Amino acid sequence: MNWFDRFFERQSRGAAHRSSRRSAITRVGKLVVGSAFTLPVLPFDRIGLANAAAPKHDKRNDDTACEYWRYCALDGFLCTCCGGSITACPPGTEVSKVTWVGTCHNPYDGKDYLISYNDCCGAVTCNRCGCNGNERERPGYRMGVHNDINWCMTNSSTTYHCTVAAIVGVGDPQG
Ligand code: ABN
Repeated sequence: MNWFDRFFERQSRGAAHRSSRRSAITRVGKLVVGSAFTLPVLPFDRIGLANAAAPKHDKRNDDTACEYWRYCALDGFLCTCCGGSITACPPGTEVSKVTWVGTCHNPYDGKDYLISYNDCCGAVTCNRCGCNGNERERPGYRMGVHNDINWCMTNSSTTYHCTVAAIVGVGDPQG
C-alpha cells in the first residue's frame, strides 16, 4: 500500500470509529454522568417548593396570637406573651376573683366552649400582645356581658397585668 492508500484508510477508519454505535453510546454516557455532577450545583430556586410543601401558620391554633380561637371575646393583654400561660398568671400576679365569660367556637373539633377570661392582677400592665376580641359582647351598661372592664376590681391589688383564657364548659351540640 502506498502512502496515499494508507492515508485514506486511516481517515476512513477514524470516521467509522467516530460514527460507530459504541462511540455514540459513549458520548451519551459522558453527557449523562456530566449532568449528574453539574446540575445539582446550579442555583435552583427551591423557595417556592418549600412554601408549597409547608402548611401555612394557622394563628387560630397559636395561643400567642389574637386570632387564637379561645380569644374570641378577650379584651386585654395575653398572659402567654407576659410570662404566664393560657391558664396560669405570670409569677408575681394573682388571678382575678371575678371574671368575664364568653363562648368561642373551636374550629378543630367543631364545638362551642365557655371561656373564662380572668385578669391577672398585682403587677404593672404587661402591654404585650394587646387583643380586642368582642364576639357576643354587649354594651357596657350590662356589666356581665361586657369585656372592657378591669376584673382586678375585687382583688387586694387592683392593678391589671394580663388576661388568661380557661375553658370552663363545653356547649351541647344538640342544644
Ligand atoms: N379585662 C381586661 C381589661 C383590664 C383593664 C381595662 C380594660 C380591660
